[in-house]
Amino acid sequence: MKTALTIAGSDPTGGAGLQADLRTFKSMGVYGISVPSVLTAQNTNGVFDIYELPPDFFITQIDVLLRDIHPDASKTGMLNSFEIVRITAEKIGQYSLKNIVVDPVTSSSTGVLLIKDEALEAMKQCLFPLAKVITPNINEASLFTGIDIKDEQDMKRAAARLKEFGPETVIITGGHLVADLPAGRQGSTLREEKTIDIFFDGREFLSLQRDKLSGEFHGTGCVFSSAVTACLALGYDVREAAVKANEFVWNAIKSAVSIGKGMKILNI
Ligand code: PXL
Repeated sequence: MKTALTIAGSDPTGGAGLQADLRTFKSMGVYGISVPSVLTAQNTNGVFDIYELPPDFFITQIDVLLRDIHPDASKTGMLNSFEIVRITAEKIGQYSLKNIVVDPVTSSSTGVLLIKDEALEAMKQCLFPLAKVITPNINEASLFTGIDIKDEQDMKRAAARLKEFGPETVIITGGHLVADLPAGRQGSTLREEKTIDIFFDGREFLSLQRDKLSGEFHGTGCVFSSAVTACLALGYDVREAAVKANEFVWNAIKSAVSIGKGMKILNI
């Protein structure tokens, strides 16, 4: 059986973080292994507290696991401090991990900051160059490039800029597109809302569009990046992985479930 590793934060709801990654891996037929990088106290209403693990124990978890198992693909999620980013980059090299997906998580769905300033530059300089794919959402792509993203063209510009930081491929998720359709029979203009992911591998741009689904959903970024990771573990190329992950997330949002009092959780 193919295996995939996630190094990510713990989200007790299972909607995001390493628990969502493991659910996604399982759903795609890949065996998931995991190392928590940080713990959060949260429910479907939001993140209430963050507990950092001692770096030595983070190292021990990785060493013990990777001396035993060599994953077919690996992803990183919430890595909130400089030290945790630095150690992750070092271990990727030490264990020759391949098919690396970096989800540069910076904030929760409710807007709580999940990364310290000190870690941002380290992520860009130490982790992006090791990645087969990075999967920032619109906000993260803006933060890392300084580009104010308002439309598809801006997304493409940001993807090209992010590519310069060294990853093989960039996928920016969660863009919005509003298209005015020709007037209907009553003469009123119809507005069609789309969500859009932009894929860029240095040669071609791919624009993956879907109808926008209304509602507040938790963990879409985690599920997308872990679906890409699972596809890479299964042997798909990055382009196929992007297309499959885009479809997987859209279906999971369409059938999202309300398990608590707050945001919906993707059904995977
Ligand atoms: O969705 C980003 C994210 C990633 N990782 C953890 C999280 C969240 C959002 O809340 O809690 C652990």
